[in-house]
Amino acid sequence: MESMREAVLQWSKGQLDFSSGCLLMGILNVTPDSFSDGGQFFDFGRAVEHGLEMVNEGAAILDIGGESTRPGSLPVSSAEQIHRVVPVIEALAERTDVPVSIDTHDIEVARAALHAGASIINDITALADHRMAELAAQEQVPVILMHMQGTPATMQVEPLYTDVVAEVRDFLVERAKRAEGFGIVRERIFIDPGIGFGKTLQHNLLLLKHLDSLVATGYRVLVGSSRKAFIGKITGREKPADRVFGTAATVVMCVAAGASILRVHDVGPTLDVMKVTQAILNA
Ligand code: HH2
Repeated sequence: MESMREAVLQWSKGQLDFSSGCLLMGILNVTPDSFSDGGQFFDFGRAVEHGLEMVNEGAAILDIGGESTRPGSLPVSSAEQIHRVVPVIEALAERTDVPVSIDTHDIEVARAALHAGASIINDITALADHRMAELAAQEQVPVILMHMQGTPATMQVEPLYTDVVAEVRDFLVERAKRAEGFGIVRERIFIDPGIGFGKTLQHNLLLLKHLDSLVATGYRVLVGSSRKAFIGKITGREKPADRVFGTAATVVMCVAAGASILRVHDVGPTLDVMKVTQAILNA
C-alpha cells in the first residue's frame, strides 16, 4: 500500500513531505482547561509564540484547538471557539509556512478556521456531521478522522469492546470510505485510533501494539498519545508534563509500525526519538 502513495502530499494551501518517514504535529490548545497545558496558551501572544517555537523545534503541522475534549469536559460554543482560535490561526498562517490544522467537530468553527488560514480539518468525531465532509471536499483540504466511543463527557465511564482493534479499524475504514464518497481524495484522509477517547488502559495498549493493522488499511495513520492518562497509570506520573519519556515509548512503537503523523506536546524531544527510531529502521 505504502508504495502506491506519493511521498509528498500536496494540496492548494500546503504540503507535507513524508519521504523521511513520520512527521510531528505540534499541539496548541487555546483553552483554559486542557488536560495537559490548560491555560498555558490561552493568551493570544503566548499561543502564537508557542506555535512558532514548535515550528522551530521541527513541527510539520500545528494543530490548534479552542475546546478541551479531555474526559468529562463539556462542549464550548462555536462563537467562543472562534473567538479563541481565529486570531491565533491568522497570526500563525502569516508567520509560518507550516500547515495549520483546526481541531474541531463544529462546522462553524471549521469554516472560520479555514477562512483564517487553516488548511487541515482534525475532527475527533470522524465527520459525524456530513457538512464537515462537504466542506473538506469543497475546500480540498486533508482531514483527520478519529475514533471515539461515546462523547468526551461520558466516554471514560465504561468503555466496552469485543475486539477493540478490529472495531476501531472497521469504524475508521467505514468513515474513510464515506469521506471518499463525499469527494475527499483518499490521499488526503488520515485515520486515528483516538487514544484515550472511550478506551481503558488495555484498549489503548492493544491499539498501539497492533497499530500495523491500521497502517495496513492503506490510509495514512495519525496517533495522539502524548502525555495521556494511560501513560500516567503505567508510570505513576500524575502531572502530564512529567509523561514525556513515557510518551517517547509510544512514539518508538508508532514509528516502527509505520504511522505517518504523531500529535505531540513536546516537539523537540520527540523529534530526537523519532529520528533515532527511523535511523534504526533504515539501517
Ligand atoms: N487528542 C486530543 C485532542 N484532539 N485529535 C486527534 N486527531 N487525536 C487525538 O488523539 C486527540 C485530538 C486530546 O488531547 P489535548 O488536545 O492535549 O487535550 P484537550 O482535549 O484537553 O485539549
